[in-house]
Order: sequence, then structure tokens, then C-alpha cells
Amino acid sequence: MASPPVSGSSAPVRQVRGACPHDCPDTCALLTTVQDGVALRVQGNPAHGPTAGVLCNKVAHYAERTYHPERLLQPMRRVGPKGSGQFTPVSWDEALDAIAARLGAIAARAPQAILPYSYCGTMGLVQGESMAGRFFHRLGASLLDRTICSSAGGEGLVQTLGGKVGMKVEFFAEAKLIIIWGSNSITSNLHFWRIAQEAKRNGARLVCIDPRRSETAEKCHDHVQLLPGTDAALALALMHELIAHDWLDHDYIAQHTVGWEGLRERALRWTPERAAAVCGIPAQQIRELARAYGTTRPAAIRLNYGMQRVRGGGNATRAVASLPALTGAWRHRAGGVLLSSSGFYPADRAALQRPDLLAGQRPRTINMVTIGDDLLRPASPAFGPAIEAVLVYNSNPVAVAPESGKVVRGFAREDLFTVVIEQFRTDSADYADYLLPATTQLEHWDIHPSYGHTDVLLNRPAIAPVGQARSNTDVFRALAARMGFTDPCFAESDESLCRLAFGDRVDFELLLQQGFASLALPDAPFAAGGFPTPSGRCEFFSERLARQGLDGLPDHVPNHEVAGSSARYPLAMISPPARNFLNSTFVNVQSLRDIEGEPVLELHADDAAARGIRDAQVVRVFNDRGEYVCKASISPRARPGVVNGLGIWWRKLGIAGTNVNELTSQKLTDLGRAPVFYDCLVEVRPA
Ligand SMILES: Nc1nc2c(c(=O)[nH]1)N[C@H]1C(S)=C(S)[C@@H](COP(=O)(O)OP(=O)(O)OC[C@H]3O[C@@H](n4cnc5c(=O)[nH]c(N)nc54)[C@H](O)[C@@H]3O)O[C@H]1N2
Ligand SMILES: Nc1nc2c(c(=O)[nH]1)N[C@H]1C(S)=C(S)[C@@H](COP(=O)(O)OP(=O)(O)OC[C@H]3O[C@@H](n4cnc5c(=O)[nH]c(N)nc54)[C@H](O)[C@@H]3O)O[C@H]1N2
Ligand code: SF4
Ligand SMILES: [Mo]
Repeated sequence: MASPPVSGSSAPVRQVRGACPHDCPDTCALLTTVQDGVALRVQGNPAHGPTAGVLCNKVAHYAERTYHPERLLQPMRRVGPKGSGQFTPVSWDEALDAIAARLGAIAARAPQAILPYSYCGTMGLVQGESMAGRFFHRLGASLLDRTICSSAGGEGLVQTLGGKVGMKVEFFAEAKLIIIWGSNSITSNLHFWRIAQEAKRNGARLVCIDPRRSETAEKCHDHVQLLPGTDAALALALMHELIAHDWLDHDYIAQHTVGWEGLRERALRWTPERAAAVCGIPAQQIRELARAYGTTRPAAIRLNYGMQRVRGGGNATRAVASLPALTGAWRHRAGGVLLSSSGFYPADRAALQRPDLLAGQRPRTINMVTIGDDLLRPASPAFGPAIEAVLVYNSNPVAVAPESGKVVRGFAREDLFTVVIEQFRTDSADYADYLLPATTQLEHWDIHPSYGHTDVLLNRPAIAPVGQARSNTDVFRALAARMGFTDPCFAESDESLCRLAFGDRVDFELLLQQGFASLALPDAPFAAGGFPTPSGRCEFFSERLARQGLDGLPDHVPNHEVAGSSARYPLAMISPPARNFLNSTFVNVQSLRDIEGEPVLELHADDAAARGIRDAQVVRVFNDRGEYVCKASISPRARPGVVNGLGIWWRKLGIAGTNVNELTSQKLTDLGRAPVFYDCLVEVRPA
């Protein structure tokens, strides 16, 4: 058991500056109060503008999570069947020797049979993929395509704006119209919501575009409650209206865009009536939104990744990202669009991850979205060797990857060698052969970019590692030593890796002093064009996509599983984040789980009545991929025909040992090879 915080001591108290590690656009600056080597509490740093001294409810509980009685404190070896969660403690030496021996034996035959599986348990550049990347590159292991969250929208941005770039978040406060598109800001981008409130007090109109009447939607002036996966149709109809009423900035279009004629022709085919039928909303609402967008200055769009988890997610992002160039909204610093700011950061990932250590090896790439299928795939000339070993860190694939029935079958293979580096015994940890205890953000160094603001943050360790926990970097350094990797890069310290991340492009001394440093960027980055695309313009038409044989212009690409298209599965299900969890992190923190209660499926009263479902009744949600048992919540948050299965519960903490990903598919998006979590048909019955 981890030692709980003590109080009443007279030892000196100090505050350590850090960064929130979680996969959240806000990347808050933390202040951890430490006494006697114990972290007493974690607060927001008031000196950091974007944080403004406030943390979300989840990370305000970070000390509770760090000293959680179920924290993993020593290495363990599996003793029961796979997935049973039966382990016996072993020493670090025993665990590392055994892992190195097994990986060495596999690598001697088929290094590509080894697969890293990691995502954004921490967003830190050092505890993310630095030493791990070096290790797997040197080994020649399969590469992992890290697509599970943002790559459809990311690719849409790259093809349109040239990178993951956009408005500076602080200037939303000056906008007179803010469209919050595919985002539940109050849940997942709280510090942006604070800025939107400031704009509202200054007279801005707030519009939310979301199939769910979310916490955010109900607090905006208008809510456009469209069907999932129909955002491109809406964006094209908005363009139709901008053209019909000549709410266009002809000069901006002529100077700073490519492909206007083609886009114009396509948009003119999307009358509000046509889009209304596709989106399941009134045509009049589209007209009103177009008028507001076409006639309000400055107008800003806060796009988030919620709208790109469908088949057409890449195209939808392209369509929305095209809007500000049509009206010239970019001319004002409070105009434009922001999906992600991560492309502004001059991080040197190659220096951290050292792809040169591949030394001519050209391993295959496995898409993390299809881990279910890929773990079950036999060797073949097309696929290469079957996967024999998986090293999981910074991720919980058994809970978060789609079609989890297959993911579980894959991880349950008795011949698969699985190492999980974790802070807790997650659903994935239960399948480990060796389970290694990881440090939390309070216990290690790291350096952080952000995807919601434009500051760099440094995280210093506030306390010593709890129990025998080791940082990811330490684990991979130790494994590298045992594998006989002698390159000096495997001995580099975490502090040195922090310095390497941005080199002299960011003032490291300032980071050491105050914990954060702002990137030097213009207030209105595209006021005079200068997009980082090949043409230097906003590319309505992408030559690069056309050369790949794809549509060069954005279009509406219907879902794989269109709402209302199946008699067996008449309901469309989305599974957006729950407010008190962060993906599957925090589900095991009792105080937060108490707020969420039990896994729920929100459904509209009409859909419930048609199935004889009462509020709070236990229901079966199912399709051909599997079944999920949860509680029905008859809720005005759900629109007819769409159910909302809030995520992402640990399977073992749910009602019948599954979660919502039992139902989602491994199909991919139009661009970016990303998952389609919100493109999923189901049926619901009383259990
Ligand atoms: N509390 C909390 N915060 C989080 C997370 C969390 O799990 N919990 N997750 C973090 C992560 S990993 C990410 S990537 C970010 C961003 O995470 P996002 O997934 O963008 O999360 P949300 O901002 O909640 O946006 C999802 C919203 O999009 C809506 N939506 C679903 N389908 C569609 C659609 O087809 N069209 C439109 N217009 N809207 C749709 C959902 O109803 C929901 O309200 O947030 C991060 N912040
Ligand atoms: N149905 C459905 N599925 C989804 C989504 C959805 O909206 N609906 N959202 C998707 C999205 S946007 C994302 S980003 C993915 C997220 O998927 P993941 O990136 O897997 O995120 P988490 O579930 O938060 O799991 C991260 C794990 O990393 C661990 N961890 C944290 N810090 C460290 C560390 O320093 N070292 C080590 N070794 N471990 C650490 C945490 O304890 C946690 O268990 O899920 C996706 N899955
Ligand atoms: S999860 Fe997001 S809002 Fe919460 S502390 Fe971390 S960065 Fe801030
Ligand atoms: Mo994500």
C-alpha cells in the first residue's frame, strides 16, 4: 500500500512546478505542495495564463491517484491464466532479465514480431516516446501507427492549412461569434470554456454543433443537434449560403487560397434543404447559422476531435477548416479556426526517438486501431510474422481500442508475450506476463508541448518514486543495457532529454525558473496568408490528395454505418468522454467514479418507449460485434435515433465485464487511418 499524505508535520513545505501529463488540450501548469517528501496537494499555477490557477476536478485529485492504495509498487509476474489478474511479486532484476531474454530470442529470428503499444497516458515528450523509441528502433521492432485519437482531423488540417495550426486560444475572448464544433468544452477543454465565457460577457454569441445536448451545448445560445458524421454536409451548406449572399472576402480568396472555383461549384450543390435532410436538422437553422457566420466579425471556430471519429472525419475537418478563408476571418486575431496548435511547436522528435538507429532495417507499421485483428493474424507474406510480443505503456488498449472482443481474444493468446508498464492494474494489465510499476507525473522529469495553447511546460519531479516504481525511460534504459545496446544514447538522463526536446529554440533556463515559456508567434498567424502548405495558401483543393487518387476537394463522406440505414440496428451510437474520467484514466479513483455512478447509455424518451425501456433500467446494447450491459438514462441529452454511451469505463468495473468498445468497429476513416468510434449502429433491449 502506498503511504497516504500526512499532515501536522512541522517540516518545511515547498512547491514544485510541473505540468499536467494528461491527453487534454489545456496542458495546465501544476504546483505540487511537498512536505517531508510527501505530495500534499496539486494545484493550478496562477502565474500561468492558460491555467489561471485552476485545475479540472480530475487532476485536483492527482495526489489521491498517486497514493492510491491500488497503485502498482513492485514488478510482478503472471501466475494464473491470461487475463485472470493473478500475479506474484518479483524483483526488478528478475523481471528485466526475463523480458530481455525473451525479446532477445524473438529478435534473433524476427524482430518485427515485437510490437510497442503506447499512446498518450502522458503527453510528455520524454516519458512518451524518447527512450522507448530508441529502444524499439535499435531492436527493429514493428512500428506503431499512433492513430487512435486525432489523425483523421490532423490529416484534414495538414491538407487544408498545412499543419496542426490555427488561432491562438487566448484571442477567442475577443470574438463576437464562437462556434464550438464537435467539442464538449466543459468536459474536455475546460480552460477554453473559461475564455468562451469571457467572450460571452463581451457580447459574443455561442453556438454548439453536436449530436448530444452536452453540458456545453445547453449553455450555448444555439445548439445544432445534427446526426453523427454529417458535419461536412453542414459545412458545405454554410458555404452555399455564404456564396448565395456574397458574404465572401473575395480579396482573401484570390490572394490566399487554392481551388476556389471547384469548391464553389461543389458547395452550390449543397442547398440548406439537401444538407438538412442529411444532418437531420431544420434547413432554417442552417440558414441562420450561415447568416451569423457570414455577417459577424470576428468569428471563431473551436473545432475538436469529437467530429472526426466517423468515416468522413478527414473530409469534414477539411470542409470546416476551409470556412474562415472564405469569409477572410483569419484577418483578425480573434477570427479563424483552432483544432490543434501542436504543429506550432519546434520539437525535435528525431533527436529524442532516433529513427536512425533502425540502421537500414525497414520494419512494417501496425495500426493501433486494428490491434484486435492484428493480434489474431497468422504469419503471411503480406503481413509478415505473427505478433509474438507486445510492450504496452502509456495506454490501456483492452479498454480503449475498438471491437474489444477481438482485442481481448488477441491479448488472451497464451503464446503471446505481454509486458505492461502501468501505474495501475488496468484491464490491459490483467493480460500481462510481466507487469512493471510506472512512476506518475509527480515522480519524474518531462517536457510538454500543448495542443490547446502555445506554451512549453517543464515538469520537475516533486517526490521520489513511490514504492519501486520506475519511469518509462528508466525501464527502457535498463532493458537496453540488458540487451547489450551500447550506444551512449541509451544512457542519456531525463533532464538531458528534456533539454534536447526543443534545443535552443525554447529558453530552458526560463523553464527551470518559472515552469513555462511561450512560443514566439504572431497574434494572427494567417492574416496575410502564409499557410504552411506547399502552395503557401489555404488549400480548398489539395494537389497532394489528388495525386494519391483521392478527391482533391472536401466532400460529405457518409458514415460506414449510416443512422437509420439498418432495420436490425436502428440506433446510431456515439461514445464521447465522461467528464470525470480522462479516456480510461481515473475510472479507478473512487471519488471520481462516485460522481459518474455507473456506465450509462443516454437515450431519447421516444426510443426508450418504443422498446419498453424505463429510466435507470439495466439494458443490453448490442450489434454483430458484441454486447455491452449498462444502465439506461432516458435523457434530453439524446436526440431521437442517437444513443450516447459515455466512455471509457474499465471493463472490469462495469456491470457485466465489457465496455462500450465491445460495440465499436475497427473500420477506418477517409484520411489518416483513424478509428470510427462514433460511426456505430446498435440496438438496445431491456436486460
Ligand atoms: N474530461 C475529459 N476530458 C478529456 C477527455 C476525456 O476523456 N475526459 N479526453 C481527452 C482527449 S483524448 C481528447 S482527444 C480531447 C478531445 O476530445 P473529444 O473527443 O473531442 O471530446 P469532446 O470535447 O468531449 O468532444 C466530443 C463531442 O463531440 C460530439 N460528437 C460526437 N460525434 C460527433 C459528430 O459526428 N459531429 C459533431 N459535430 N460532434 C460529435 C460528442 O457528442 C461530444 O460532445 O479531450 C480530452 N479531454
Ligand atoms: N469508445 C471510445 N473509445 C475511445 C475514445 C472515445 O471517445 N470513445 N477516445 C479515444 C481517444 S481520443 C483516445 S486519445 C484513446 C486513449 O487511449 P489511451 O491513450 O490508452 O488512454 P487512457 O485510457 O487514458 O490510458 C492511458 C494509460 O496510461 C497510463 N499512464 C499514464 N502515465 C503513464 C506513465 O508515465 N507511464 C506509464 N507506463 N503509463 C502511464 C495510465 O495509468 C493509463 O492507464 O482512447 C480512444 N478510445
Ligand atoms: S486534464 Fe486538462 S484541464 Fe485537467 S488539469 Fe490536466 S490539462 Fe488541466
Ligand atoms: Mo484523444
